[in-house]
Amino acid sequence: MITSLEMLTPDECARLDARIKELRAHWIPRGNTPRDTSFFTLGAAIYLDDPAEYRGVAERNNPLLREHFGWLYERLTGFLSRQLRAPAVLAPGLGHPGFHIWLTPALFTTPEASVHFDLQYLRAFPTPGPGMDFERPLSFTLTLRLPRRGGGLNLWEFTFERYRQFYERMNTRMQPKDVTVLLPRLRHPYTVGAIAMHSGHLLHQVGEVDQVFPGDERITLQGHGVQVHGVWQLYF
Ligand SMILES: O=C(O)CCC(=O)C(=O)O
Repeated sequence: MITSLEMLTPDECARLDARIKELRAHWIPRGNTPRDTSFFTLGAAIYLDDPAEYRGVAERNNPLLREHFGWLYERLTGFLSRQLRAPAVLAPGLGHPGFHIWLTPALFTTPEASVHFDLQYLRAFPTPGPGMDFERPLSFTLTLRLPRRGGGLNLWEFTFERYRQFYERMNTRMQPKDVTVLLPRLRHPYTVGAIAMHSGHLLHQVGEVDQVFPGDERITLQGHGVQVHGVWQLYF
């Protein structure tokens, strides 16, 4: 299940968009293909950074994020605490929730983005201890800017738990993408200012747009959470 709730006003999103643009020198390019050179993060991202370097990247970028987006983190932690009925904090030592930035050339016009489950908690918390709840993780995407033709998340009614069972049963090499031929692709549309929340254990993919216009961009705040002793630890 995926839940979307309004969190920011369009004005606040525009302010954030402008600030993100002012910080362009700090955007981290992700990947090497022409498409990827227009795809960035602002902040460390555990699924993209080399695991040996992630904590260093986080340490260098977190102060900048806190300086410019402190009010956003306060809103976010307060909002998630209320919605999830448990305290939510920025996870110590991990990258703060950060920004995904797709400039025009990087926008997907076909459903070819990675089809995946969000399992990055396995990297974030490599030595699971007592009180860590990996069964009910959290992924969230707060939309700040969308292409003219909109945007959203593609998803399939197929959970990681089911994938694991299927994988064991089939006993063959398989990728999450392979199961997409069995099920209809669903679409969860995003709206600017709304935060979409799900477990990350539902098969999903960054959604494409059918047409891209000059100047189109897709900018989101992306983060994940794990409950540790009843407190949501948020990171990217
Ligand atoms: O940007 C989105 O719509 C979702 C991003 C995503 O799937 C992820 O970061 O795991």
